[in-house]
Amino acid sequence: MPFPSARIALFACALACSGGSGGALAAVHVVTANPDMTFTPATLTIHQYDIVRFVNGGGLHNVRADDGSFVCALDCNLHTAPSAQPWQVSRQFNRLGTLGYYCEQHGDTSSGMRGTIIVIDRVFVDGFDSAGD
Ligand SMILES: [Cu+2]
Repeated sequence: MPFPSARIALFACALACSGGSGGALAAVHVVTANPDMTFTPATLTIHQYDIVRFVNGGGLHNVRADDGSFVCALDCNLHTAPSAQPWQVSRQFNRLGTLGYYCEQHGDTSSGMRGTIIVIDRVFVDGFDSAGD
């Protein structure tokens, strides 16, 4: 019989290491618009309902989704044009899939200052417990 206590430890981790609370808390990820006209990270994979905080790290920038679902700079409502102020905006991503975005000052839907956010289902963190999704 091989090490039954090791099996118990693995089982305990399977419960405790999965988050336990159901993983309802959205994680916050930061994407920085850089002075050199790039976004970092350029490609970001998040879980559904996570939040991305776009931060202007220097330069004249904004963020616009390829599909037009958001345009933000100082805010995502009235002050969406590229701005050199140290703005920060947060967006929650509820839709699964891959969404490209760009800075209207330095990019477009196919080139230049662009980034990609990949939204994957929470089932990949919560395991089989995806009730409510
Ligand atoms: Cu820019």
